[in-house]
Amino acid sequence: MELNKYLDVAPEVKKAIEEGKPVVALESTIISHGMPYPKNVETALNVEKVIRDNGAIPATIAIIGGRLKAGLSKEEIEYLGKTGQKVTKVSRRDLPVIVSKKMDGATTVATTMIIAAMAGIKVFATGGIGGVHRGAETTMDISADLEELAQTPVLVVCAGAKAILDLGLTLEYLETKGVPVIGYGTEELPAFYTRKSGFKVDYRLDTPEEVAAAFVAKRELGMAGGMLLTNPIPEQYAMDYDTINKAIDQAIKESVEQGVKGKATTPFLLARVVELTGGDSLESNIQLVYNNAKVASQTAVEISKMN
Ligand code: PSU
Ligand code: MN
Repeated sequence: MELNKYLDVAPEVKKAIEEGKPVVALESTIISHGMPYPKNVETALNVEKVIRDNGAIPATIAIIGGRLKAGLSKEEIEYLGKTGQKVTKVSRRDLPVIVSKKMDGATTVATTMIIAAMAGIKVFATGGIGGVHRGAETTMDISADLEELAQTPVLVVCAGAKAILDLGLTLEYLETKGVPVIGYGTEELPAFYTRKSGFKVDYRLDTPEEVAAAFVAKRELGMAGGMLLTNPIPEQYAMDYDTINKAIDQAIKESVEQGVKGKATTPFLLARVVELTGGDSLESNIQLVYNNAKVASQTAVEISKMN
């Protein structure tokens, strides 16, 4: 396997990929910018365990000293979590300078997909993806995550998208770009903290075998790009629809008042929602990530059987 000169794949991950064993990628912006310390580190380490318990090898992805890392040590995860928002959040456009300057960076969904694909990893578990922001018709704030799903062949398992985004426009964008949006055991797009959103997914699939078959079919059709599996938060951890949406509306109002723009927008809203809901939303966030890691691992196991 000829690897990119900037890429370091951890030995355990490299061995699994070479042997066609299931591997699940994890992002690091969720650690540095998505959750507060020390819960972020605790969650990042637990999620790796969930993946192992479900028969796959975890590969947490980040950039350390300009090296693209597929598979982090416990110390590297601890460092990213402790440094928090002081670590550079690296999306597609940030990658060349961060690498050439030998900097550290936390990878978004987009960049994690890029590095996973370079390493030969097909499945990636996260919490929520970036998307089309509310008001994008004037701000043009659309996450690079959507373009990445259009062009990079990775299955992303998430709990839908947070209602900090315009979910309807996000679905329209994904449709235009030809990205299949699959509901795992549901016809309705989950909205991260809640199982309901009022929007429909493209297809409902009910088992890891079905999801694996759709993903493999896409590849065998010679079609570029990834696929989005939206997995609803387990009922017992779901939040009250009105409570969470009130907090989100308040956070958006403050972001507009304070003139928060560009790459700072999503981290600002994530942190404010946690503060406004007094930590309840953080617990939901953690539990849905574990649930996504489980489904991603089960699907990776099925894909590895089909190769
Ligand atoms: N949404 C969440 N949690 C997160 C993110 C989004 O619920 O941690 C992070 C992910 O890393 C995602 C990124 O890829 O924010 C999107 O940022 P932006 O909107 O700037 O593209
Ligand atoms: Mn943006």
